[in-house]
Amino acid sequence: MATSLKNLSSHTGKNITDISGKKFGVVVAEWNSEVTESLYAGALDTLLKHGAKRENIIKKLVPGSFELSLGAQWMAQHEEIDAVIVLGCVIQGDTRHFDFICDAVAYGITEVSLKYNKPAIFGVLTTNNQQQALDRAGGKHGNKGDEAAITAIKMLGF
Ligand code: DLZ
Repeated sequence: MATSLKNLSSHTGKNITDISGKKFGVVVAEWNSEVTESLYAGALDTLLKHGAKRENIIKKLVPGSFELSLGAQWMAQHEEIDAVIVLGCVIQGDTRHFDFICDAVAYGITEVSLKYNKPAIFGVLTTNNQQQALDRAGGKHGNKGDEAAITAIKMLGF
């Protein structure tokens, strides 16, 4: 089921309607860029739709998903950044590369979030093939970039 702001108050105990003063750092992996740029488009659209100002959404590219953790740290260490979103797409191959990258980024993003006491949202698709990824990046299963943005907004209202 797609995430929405409808249940915000039941998750957080308060309604967040004004994110116009909040600053978002969005880190996007260049690997599988057709997918990750669609995730970014979804996240951007959702943040703007909910009232974020365009100038308060800062996008940075990193080469691959493995680099998302450091990119997130570089964003989070800036005091004015309220929430970080990382967007990536890791596609299963014939080797164990997939597992190492997925584990590393999940761990890294958690660390950044706890170290800087800020939401760091995991918007990384981990799929068996490119079609599964495209289906979740504006295709038949929605856009996980939207969901990552909604999650960031929800966490800011906690
Ligand atoms: C090397 C690699 C491979 C095989 N697959 C992906 C992938 O599916 N998605 C992704 O975001 N990045 C991939 N990478 C690149 C790594 O994330 C990383 O950039 C390199 O290992 C250099 O640290």
